[in-house]
Amino acid sequence: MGMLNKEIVSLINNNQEFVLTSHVNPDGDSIGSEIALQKYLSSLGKNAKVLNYSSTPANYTFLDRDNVIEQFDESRHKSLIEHADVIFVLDTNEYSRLRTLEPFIRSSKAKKVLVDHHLGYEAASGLFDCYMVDTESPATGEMLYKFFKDIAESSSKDIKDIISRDIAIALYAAIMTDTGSFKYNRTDSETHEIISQLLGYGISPYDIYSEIYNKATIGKLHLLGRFLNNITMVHEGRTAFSVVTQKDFEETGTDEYAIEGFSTHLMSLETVVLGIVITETKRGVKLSFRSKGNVRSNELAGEFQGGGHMNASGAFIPGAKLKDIVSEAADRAEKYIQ
Ligand SMILES: [Mn+2]
Repeated sequence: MGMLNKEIVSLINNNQEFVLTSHVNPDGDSIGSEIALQKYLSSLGKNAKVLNYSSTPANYTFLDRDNVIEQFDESRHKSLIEHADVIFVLDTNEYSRLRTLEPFIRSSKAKKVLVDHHLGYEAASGLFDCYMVDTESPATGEMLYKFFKDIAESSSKDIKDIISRDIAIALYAAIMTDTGSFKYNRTDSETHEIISQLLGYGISPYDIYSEIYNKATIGKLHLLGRFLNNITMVHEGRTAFSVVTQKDFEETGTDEYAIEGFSTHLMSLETVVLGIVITETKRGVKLSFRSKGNVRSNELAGEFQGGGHMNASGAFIPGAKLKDIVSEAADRAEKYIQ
C-alpha cells in the first residue's frame, strides 16, 4: 500500500505505556480511531489509555463496549500523562482542541505522535516528535487502516492478525462518519476498497449506521422543525441562516448537542453557498458556518475571533445578545459570497 511509518512502529515496539487522545466534542472519526489504535496496542500487550476532554457522545458508545475511554480528570490522570512513554494525538493538529489536557500533554516527557488528516499541521511543526499526516485522506481511520495494512505486509502477517473484528467496526465507523456516509469529495476508490476489506469481517453497514444516526428523540425533531421554520435567505438566496434559542431548547426538552447536523439542511438549498447556524447558549452566542466551493467561511469566522476550515468553521461570542449577532453575521457574510 504505502510506506510503512517505521518511526511509529519502533515507538510502539519499544515502549509500554501509551496515552491516546483526540479533540473536544469528539466525532465518529476521533472515537473510532482511538478505539482502533487502543485495541491494536492492547493486542500487543501494551497499556493504552484513552483520555478525552469530552465525554463520548451517546451514539458512539457502542464502539467502546469495554469502556476504555475515560473523561479527563486532572487529579486522576495527571501523573498518567506525565509518565506515559508515548502520547498519540488523533484527528486534530491543534493542541488547543485538547482543552484542559493541553498543558499536561505539552509538558509530558513522552514522545508525542500526531496522526491526522486536517489542513494546517505546519503550525504544529516542532510540537510533536513524530508525524503521520495525510491531508488528502478522508479520515484518520483510513490512515490507521493503511498503517495496519503496512505493518501486516512488512511482517508477512495476515491483516486479520492485526485488524480484529472490533477494530474493523471502529475503522468502518470512523471512515463512514468522516466521509458523510461516503459522499464527500475525498471519498475515492481506495476508500471503497478499504471499506470492502472491512466488510469482509461480516460487519453490518445498516447496524453501524443505525447506531450512529438513527438515535433521534422526538424533542430533537421538534427542535429541527423550529429550525427549518426559522430559515431566512438573504443575498439573493446565497446565504441562509437560522436561529435556535434557549427557549427552543427548553420547550423541546433538548440541549445544544441536538443541533448537530442541522447545517446540512441549510446547505441542501440549491442556491445557498453559505449557511449559518446561530445558537443562543447560556454563556453567549455560537455561530457555526458551512460553505460550498471557494467561500472562505473560516475568514468570516475569524471576524468573530473564531476559525476552522474553509468550508466548515465556527465562532463563539461570550455574553453577546442574539439579536445583535444575527444582523452582524448576515452583514459581514455578504463580502464572502461573491
Ligand atoms: Mn477526521
